[in-house]
Amino acid sequence: MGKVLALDIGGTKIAAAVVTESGMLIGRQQVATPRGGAGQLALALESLILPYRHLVDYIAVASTGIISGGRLTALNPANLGGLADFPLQDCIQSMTDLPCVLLNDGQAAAWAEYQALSDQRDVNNMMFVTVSTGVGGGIILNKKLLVGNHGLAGHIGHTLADPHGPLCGCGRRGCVESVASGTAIGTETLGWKQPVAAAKVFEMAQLGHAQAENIISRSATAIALMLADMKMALDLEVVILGGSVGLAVGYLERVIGAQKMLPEIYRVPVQEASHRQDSGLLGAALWAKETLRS
Ligand code: ADP
Ligand code: BMX
Ligand code: ZN
Repeated sequence: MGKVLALDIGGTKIAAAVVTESGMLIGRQQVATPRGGAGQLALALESLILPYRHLVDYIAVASTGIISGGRLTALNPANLGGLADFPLQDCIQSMTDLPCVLLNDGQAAAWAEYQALSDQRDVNNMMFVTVSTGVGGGIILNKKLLVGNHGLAGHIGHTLADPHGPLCGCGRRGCVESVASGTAIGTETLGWKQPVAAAKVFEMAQLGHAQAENIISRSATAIALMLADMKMALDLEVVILGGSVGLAVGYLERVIGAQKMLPEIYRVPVQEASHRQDSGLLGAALWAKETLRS
């Protein structure tokens, strides 16, 4: 199948790398996700695609948003600076006529992490969760990735954490994303004298700042409760955690700590993504390879 240019479009950053046939990443780059609408997003994609389009055989994209019919439709447009709808496939095909395969970012990361896991042991049902700009996910059921007829499968950030919680950008109150995401963690500090972003909240919590610790614990508890619900629905055997918040020092331990408050049957083993920040890139590449082969 040859070389693939993989892109991972998140609410905060867009990563790109050439993925070789053996799964090695070459020339990884990253730019901030623009928040100025469709034109700016197209320019950012162009800056990552044009230098590589003659060096690869196809393009694979993992992207935040509902990915269906070649379009990106935001469930939470606030995560993309208000951008609600974007013709992702057409935009890329205006730069190159290479074959191009699109997938949601959580679904893509789930696929890569499932391959890594099933190299070691037999797993049927697994879920990947990214705690990042939003909260996303991907579900493997009976060894198959669930995409859904409308691309919606795995959008676990928009299950309910707290009916009286903050309004979510999707229009509903109290989604897991509105309580647990990196954005939500930053938003919680808006009442502080000096509001800070999620990374700083983690630093402060490590230094014993009680309010910072509460914010992070609340996020980790919302994730643990959502995992319990998903285990009951799907008989999950393992959960993989990713995203900059999910991979932040001490976050996994806090999720496991919150699980310990629940009866045993509601607990599912959780571990960090083995591909760290690259699960989305690798998963998109693997998915595209299979899609184009069949
Ligand atoms: P994306 O959503 O584009 O995939 P990330 O996985 O990096 O990107 O998630 C971005 C979110 O993670 C932002 O809300 C940001 O504030 C937060 N974040 C970034 N770095 C850290 C860190 N070191 N610790 C905790 N949170 C972080
Ligand atoms: C949101 C939603 C999901 C996405 C998840 C994680 C949008 C734009 N995105 O729930 O499709 O998978 O965020 O995305 O509605 P990330 O940007 O945090 O990586
Ligand atoms: Zn929501």
